[in-house]
Amino acid sequence: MVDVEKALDEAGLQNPRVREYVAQWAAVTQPDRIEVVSAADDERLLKEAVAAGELLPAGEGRYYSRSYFKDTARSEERTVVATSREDDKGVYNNWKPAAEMTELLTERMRGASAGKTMYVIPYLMAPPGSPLEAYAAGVELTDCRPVVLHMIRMSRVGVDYLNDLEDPDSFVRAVHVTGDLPNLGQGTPDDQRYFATVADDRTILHYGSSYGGNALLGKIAHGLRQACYDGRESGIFLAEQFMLLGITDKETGKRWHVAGGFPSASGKTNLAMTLAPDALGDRYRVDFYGDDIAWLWVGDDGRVYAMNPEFGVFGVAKDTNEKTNPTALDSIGDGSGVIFTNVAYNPQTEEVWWEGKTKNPPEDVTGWQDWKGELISEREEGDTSPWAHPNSRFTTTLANVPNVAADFEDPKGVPVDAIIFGGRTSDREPLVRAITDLAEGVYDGLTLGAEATFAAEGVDGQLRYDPMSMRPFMAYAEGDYAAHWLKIIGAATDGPIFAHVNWFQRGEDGHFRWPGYRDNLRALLWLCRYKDAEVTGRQTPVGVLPTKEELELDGVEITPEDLDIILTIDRERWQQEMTFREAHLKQFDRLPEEIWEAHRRVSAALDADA
Ligand code: GTP
Ligand code: SPV
Ligand code: MN
Repeated sequence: MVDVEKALDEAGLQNPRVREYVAQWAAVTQPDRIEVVSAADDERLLKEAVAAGELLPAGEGRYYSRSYFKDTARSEERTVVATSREDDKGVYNNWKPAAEMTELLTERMRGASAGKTMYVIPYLMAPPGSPLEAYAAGVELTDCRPVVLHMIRMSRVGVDYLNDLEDPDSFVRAVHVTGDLPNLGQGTPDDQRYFATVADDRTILHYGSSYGGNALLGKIAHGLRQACYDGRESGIFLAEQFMLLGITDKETGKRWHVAGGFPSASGKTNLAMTLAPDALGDRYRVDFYGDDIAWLWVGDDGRVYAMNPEFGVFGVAKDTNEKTNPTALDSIGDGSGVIFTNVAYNPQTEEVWWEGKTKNPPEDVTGWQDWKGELISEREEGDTSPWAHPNSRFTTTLANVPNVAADFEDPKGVPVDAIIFGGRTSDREPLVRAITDLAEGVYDGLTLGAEATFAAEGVDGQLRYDPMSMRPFMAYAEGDYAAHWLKIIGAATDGPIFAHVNWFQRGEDGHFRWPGYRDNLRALLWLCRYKDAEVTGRQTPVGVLPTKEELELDGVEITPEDLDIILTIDRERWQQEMTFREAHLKQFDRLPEEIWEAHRRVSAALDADA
C-alpha cells in the first residue's frame, strides 16, 4: 500500500480535507506511487514524458502527442451531470441520481491505477484574489502524465492554492482514471466510459479517456459544468463557454470588452485572438483575455464583470494559419512549451502539420505520419483522409499569446459592454444584429442554433440548438438556467448590450459570403458604437442591423450582392425558424414567462413586417 501521508508531507500539502480526499481515492484506485505536482515540476515532467515516449519532440521547446484513435473528442452521450435533486434534470444535462453515479464510477475506478503513479494536481480556476476564488479551487487526481502537463498549461497549479483556502473544504474533488483504452467499447452499446460531474457533491469522476475535456478536469468539468451549478447555487455568478476580448480605440482612448458564446469549434479562439484588419490597425487594438470560458458577475458599480478562469488555450489546430490566426501561431513557436495533440507529425524533421496550416500539405512526404502515426507515403492512391484529426489541438499558455491583455491576470476582471452569441449558420442569420432588451437577449442565447462540428462526436454539418453554447456543459434545467441569467444580468444597473453574430453565411456555391477572421472586428466595432449611441442602425423584427455606411468597410473584400444579403433579414425564412424555436423552447420546464413574451414579440414583429 502506497504511503499517502509521506507523499503529501513531502510536498507540503497541509489542507486536512485535501489530505483525506487523496487518501480516500488512493484507497479506491490503488496506485503504486503518489506524486503531488506544481507548475515548477513542468520541466522535469516533460523530460520524463519524452523519455517514456508519451511526448515526442516537435522542435525547440515544442511537444507532440497522440491520443488513442477512439479517444479524440468529448463524448456527449457518456457525459452526465448527477445530483441528488431530480429537479436538476434538464433536456441536455443527461441527469442521473448522484448516489447511483458515484457508486458506479467508484466501482469502475477500483484498482484501476495499479502499477501506476497517481498525480495529485492542486489547481485554481481563477486569477488569485478573484471575487469568485471560493469556487475556483480544485484537486485533480490523474494516472496520466500528459494530463498533468496539460493541466499545468491550462490552470494555475500549486499546493499553496489549496493550503491557503479560507474554507479548507471548498475545493472541487476531481478524479480522472484513464482506463484500458483499447478495451472500453467506445461508441458501442457496451461503452464502459462515464464522465460524471456530481454537482451537489462538487465531485467530478471521469473514467475512460485521456483526451481534452474528458481528462483535463479543471477546464470543462469544473470551469463550466461544476461552475455553472455553483453559479446558480450561490446565486452570484454565471459560468459560460464564452470568449473574452478587449477593443481599444487608440484615437479616442475608448475601451470596450466583449464576451461571447459560440458552440465548440465555431470560432471563439479565432475571434478572441484576432488582430485589427490592416486597414484599421493604426486606430484599433484588440486584447486577448480568453477563448473558451468566462465567469460573469455583477460588480459594486452595477456593471457586469467577466474573467477567464483558465491559464491557457486548448485551441483547434485546423485552419490555424498566418491569415486566420497569426497570434495563435506566435503562441506556439519555439520555446513556448506547446503540446500538439493529434496533428500530423514528422519524426525526422520534428515538424507538425494540420489541414489549413498551409494551402497544400508538405510536398515531400518523407517521414510524415498522419494523426494515427501511419506513414503518408504508404497511403493508397486516392486516399484523401485528413492528415490531422479534425479535432486536433494545441495547448499553450495565455501568456504566450502576443496580444494577451496587459491586465489579463487582474482579479477584478473586466467590465463587459457586449455579450454576443453566434454559431455556424449557413443562411438566415445576418452579420450582426443588436438586441437591447435583456429578455430578448437571453431568448436569443437560448435559441442559438449551429451546424454541428467535430469537437463533439456527432454528425458534421447538422443543425442543432445549443443554448448560449452551453448545451454540452449545462448543469441544471434550462428553464432555471434562463431564470438565473435574467436574475444575474438583470441585477446590473449598467448592463451589457446583446447581439447575434454570424461569420458563416454561404452562397449557393458554398463560398463564405463574409471574409471573416480579422474582418469580424468590424461587426464588433459597429456594435460598440451602437451601444454608445454613435450610430443608429436599422431596426428589424429581430434586432438592429448596421447600415453599409455605418460598418467600417475599408479594405474588405466582399461583393455588393453578398454584402446586401448579410445585412438583410429574410422574413419568410425567419418565420419558419420561429416554429422550430417554439418547439425547442417547449422542451424546457419552468421557462420564465419573460422568455415566452420575448418569443411572441419577435414573432409578432415578423408577422407585422409583411
Ligand atoms: P472550442 O475550443 O471547441 O470550444 O472551439 P472554438 O469556438 O474556440 O473554435 P475555433 O476558434 O478554434 O474555430 C474553429 C474553426 O472555425 C476553424 O476551422 C476556423 O477556421 C473556423 N473559423 C473561425 N473564425 C472563422 C471566420 O470568421 N470565418 C470562417 N469561415 N471560419 C472561421
Ligand atoms: C470544446 O469541445 O468545446 C473544447 C474542447 O473547448 S474540450 O476541452 O475537449 O471540451
Ligand atoms: Mn470549448
